[in-house]
Amino acid sequence: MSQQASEQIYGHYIGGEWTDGSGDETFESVDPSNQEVLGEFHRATEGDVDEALAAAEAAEEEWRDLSYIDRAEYLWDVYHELKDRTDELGEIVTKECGKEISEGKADVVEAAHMVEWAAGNARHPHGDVVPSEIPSKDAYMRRKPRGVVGCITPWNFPVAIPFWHMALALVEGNTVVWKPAEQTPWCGQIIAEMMVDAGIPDGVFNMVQGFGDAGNAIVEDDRVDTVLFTGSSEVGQQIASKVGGEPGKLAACEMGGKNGIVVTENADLDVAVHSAVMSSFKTTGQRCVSSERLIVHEDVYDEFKERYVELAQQVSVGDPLEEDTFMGPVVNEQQVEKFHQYNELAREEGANVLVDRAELDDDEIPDGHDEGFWVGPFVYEVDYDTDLRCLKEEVFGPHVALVEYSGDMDRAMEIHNDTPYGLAGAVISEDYRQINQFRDEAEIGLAYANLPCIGAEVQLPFGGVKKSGNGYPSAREAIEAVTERTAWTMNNSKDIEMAQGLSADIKVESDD
Ligand code: UN1
Repeated sequence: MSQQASEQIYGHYIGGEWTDGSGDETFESVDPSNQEVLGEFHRATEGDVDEALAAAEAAEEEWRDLSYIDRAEYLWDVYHELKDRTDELGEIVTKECGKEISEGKADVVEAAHMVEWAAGNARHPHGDVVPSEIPSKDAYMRRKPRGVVGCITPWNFPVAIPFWHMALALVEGNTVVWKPAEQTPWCGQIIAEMMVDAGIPDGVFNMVQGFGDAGNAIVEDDRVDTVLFTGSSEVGQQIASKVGGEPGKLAACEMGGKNGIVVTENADLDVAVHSAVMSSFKTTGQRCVSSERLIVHEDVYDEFKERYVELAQQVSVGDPLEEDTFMGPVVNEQQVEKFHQYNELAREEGANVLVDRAELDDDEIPDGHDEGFWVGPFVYEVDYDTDLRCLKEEVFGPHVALVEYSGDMDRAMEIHNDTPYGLAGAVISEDYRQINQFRDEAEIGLAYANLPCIGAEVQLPFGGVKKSGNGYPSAREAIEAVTERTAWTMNNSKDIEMAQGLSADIKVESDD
């Protein structure tokens, strides 16, 4: 499947074969900018997941027995295809999930970077050589693949995040069963085709197209050693607690955020306004790192507010395939509804609305796109109160609160950290002490200074604390979730000598 969607109904890729699976149901991929159908896909049953897991398990040994470098060679082919097809695939990302075209392409570029990182890592030295107390002992650390890795990925980064999961999992010697998001199966299909083009051995990579029931079948199956999940906090928490109770099994969950930007009295307001607009409106607010809270010092509040509001009134919402669009549509009707509900909640909680483009005017909707899922920025100011739900719950849309604070950084940090989430955040200040206080005290996994809080690179760990993660960051750090480590110690002597002064003498009963 490439270039254009077609009449064919696409299926799953299991054990080296394309298959329609055992179910009768199909589902459609829909362009959120106009509701045009992009393609039709078979919906996986639990039986299909079962087959995919059996294939992944059967392929484990042969794949594990290849060298790192041989496994990585397959991924290099995928890397080259991602590079060669960036524009084409970027357009498909944009059509399928609605984010504007520079973001569509950046998604594919980020995927290529992740594959480059994982495959490049195969030729790098691995493990730690560790000193021993005993001169005749050599000690070092080695990694082993965990086995079968189940990957469940979201629609907002339909190419990059699958590779956050799968690139390292595969290079490290695991086999994979992947369920792409049901909103972006076309991207899933193309990624699977790339794996096939690369000649990856049968059963090593398997893809099932489907919904939460298929995802759940992956999570609950005993043959899965690691579950990698990126998506909503609600589903991620369920997976983490379900899998956490099963010995030997591990779940690495990347979840949402209620990310904040602190603009201090020492901020450069050009940087502040630019960073805030990027963080709140790029991807139409649908990154898990998007910012929905702007915490601004009273000394700069009025000027910041005026400038931010002016831009929020003007940012272009439009056809995501057009290069002058800043915000495309949101992904589907549920997102539109959720956004409106939270706007309403903010009003009920006392918000003073500053920008209300939630329902766009007819002339703002691009020609031929009346059926799209359009929303515009909704910006309000509200007095900080720890009980406000609008300051704590993730909306996943262009819904932004301005919160004024007075006093020092301690107060800013108190407000910043007062959310159950802890993914990303930024401080805007020219004072290094304030910047470093934010770095040290912000309860988040991705922290920025004088930058937007979006746009992390794959060679950094990507993960959050509190409700945003469960201690296993993604991107380069996914290696921890897809491998286990062996601490290896070898004796070069015929004598056995123990560390910690432990006696190695075998004492026996005396004869007398
Ligand atoms: C997400 O927010 O859902 O840091 C993923 C970023 C991207 C990944 C975002 N590299 O903005």
